[in-house]
Amino acid sequence: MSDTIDTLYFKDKLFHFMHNGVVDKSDTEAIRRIYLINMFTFVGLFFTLPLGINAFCNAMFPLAIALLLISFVLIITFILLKITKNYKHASYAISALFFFLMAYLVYTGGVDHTGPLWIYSLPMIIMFLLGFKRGLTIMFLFLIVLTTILFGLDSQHIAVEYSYSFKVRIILSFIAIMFLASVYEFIREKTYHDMLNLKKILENTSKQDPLTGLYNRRAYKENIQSLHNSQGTILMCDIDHFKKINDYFGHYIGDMVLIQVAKCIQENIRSEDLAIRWGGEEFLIFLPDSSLDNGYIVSEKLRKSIENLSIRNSDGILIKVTISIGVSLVNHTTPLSTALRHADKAMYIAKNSGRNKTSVYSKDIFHKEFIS
Ligand code: GH3
Ligand code: MG
Ligand code: MG
Repeated sequence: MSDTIDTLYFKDKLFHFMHNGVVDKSDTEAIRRIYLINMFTFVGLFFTLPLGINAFCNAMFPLAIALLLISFVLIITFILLKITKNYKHASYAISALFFFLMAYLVYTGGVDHTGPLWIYSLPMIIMFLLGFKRGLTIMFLFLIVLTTILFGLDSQHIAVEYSYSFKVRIILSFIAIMFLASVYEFIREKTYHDMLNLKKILENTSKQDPLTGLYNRRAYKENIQSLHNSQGTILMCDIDHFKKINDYFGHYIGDMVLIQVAKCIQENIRSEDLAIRWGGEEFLIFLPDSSLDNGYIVSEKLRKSIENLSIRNSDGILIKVTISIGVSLVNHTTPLSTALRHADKAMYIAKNSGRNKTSVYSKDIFHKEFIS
């Protein structure tokens, strides 16, 4: 069924109203609380403002003042949330409002002494708005206030007289609801944090190459924005005659070689550098804030470390591993895509000139390559 223009307009307005104060659209926990704050504001205003005006017109001034004060606090909370985007302050304001409203209902008795019935909504509201720890603290505070109103005030100071058994049952049933709401919120928060951790683990593993533990190409794509704005050096590394290693020693040993080479790369770079498994036996290293000269030094250090690796198969036979590296520069005149092509070309030169070499990209190499 298609929506009419009127319902679409209403949905749009409601969406904007409920999203008042949302900053981070991925923070579902904050959004959940903001929705609740806005919903309470809307529902609260819907009741308190007309009832307050009505009470005022009927000269019921204490009630009118209480209701209009609540409306005023709700409006101010809504406006402050819109301006400051601080939903925590708004949560406190709404919680305080409910806290005092419930205490007021118990104190006055409400209509036909039924006021205390409303207090059972408080634990859920407070837990939703403030979370487990703060919610529980506020609940205990309310329990003290409730006990004081019911048992601490003598008949001259309380507006209504409840029977002794009614008062005891109010307190016991309130404790039961408070306990249930706390358990519910505790489990909910724990599940939420478990899910967040799981999400983080999944995000990290989706960016990781499972064999070597280095970043994969997906991570490169996601980090590409920060790389674009950076200056630095690129090292395109390719293991020499890797196919022969596979063919001679088997695929399993080939995998072991890849793991050892990746480990060696990590040992030779800084924490701010980025190492990516680019393809089968190709690795891309990005060195931020590095000159070509520095890139060359790092590249040679890495090349020699790999040359000196002593990887043996189960028969103790030494597997000779070498890599060829092409080095190029990324800066504001050479974007990453161009620098990648340059590093590839330089690596190609390193391969053609005998392998186990570092070749630094320069325009001369580029021209030579085209001439030859
Ligand atoms: P060059 O010196 O010119 O780079 O020669 P190469 O043999 O290293 O290059 P080539 O592209 O001919 O072979 C790459 C081989 O890498 C082929 C492929 O089977 C192997 N390879 C790719 N990914 C993996 C992997 O994950 N594990 C193993 N064991 N081998 C892989
Ligand atoms: Mg290759
Ligand atoms: Mg190779």
